[in-house]
Amino acid sequence: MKQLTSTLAILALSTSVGFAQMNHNMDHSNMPMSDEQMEGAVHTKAVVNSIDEGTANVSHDPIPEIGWPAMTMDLPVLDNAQMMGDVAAGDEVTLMLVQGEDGMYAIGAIMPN
Ligand SMILES: [Cu+2]
Repeated sequence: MKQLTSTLAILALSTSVGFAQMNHNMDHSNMPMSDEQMEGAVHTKAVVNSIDEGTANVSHDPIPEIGWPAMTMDLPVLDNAQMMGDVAAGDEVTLMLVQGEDGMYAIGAIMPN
């Protein structure tokens, strides 16, 4: 019984770590965000439905770190957001969201998958 319990604990742990550190190979080294923003950054996979100056409409996966379910929504794009390649409507991407001064999440980086 003890062995079963610890196996379950390890399973639960590895699952939550998998969520918290979503696998992505984004280069964070040249990002202009503050340390505070980078520490609070979250990542999710998404489809870009539309994108233009300052706003993107995306359908993103759940983001358990901040309690967001999967949604289709408009998100602001930071002025200094990092576009890591050409991004066009219909693309599957990894989004990095950071909190602006108002505490609202905005897109800090978009990386095509
Ligand atoms: Cu990233």
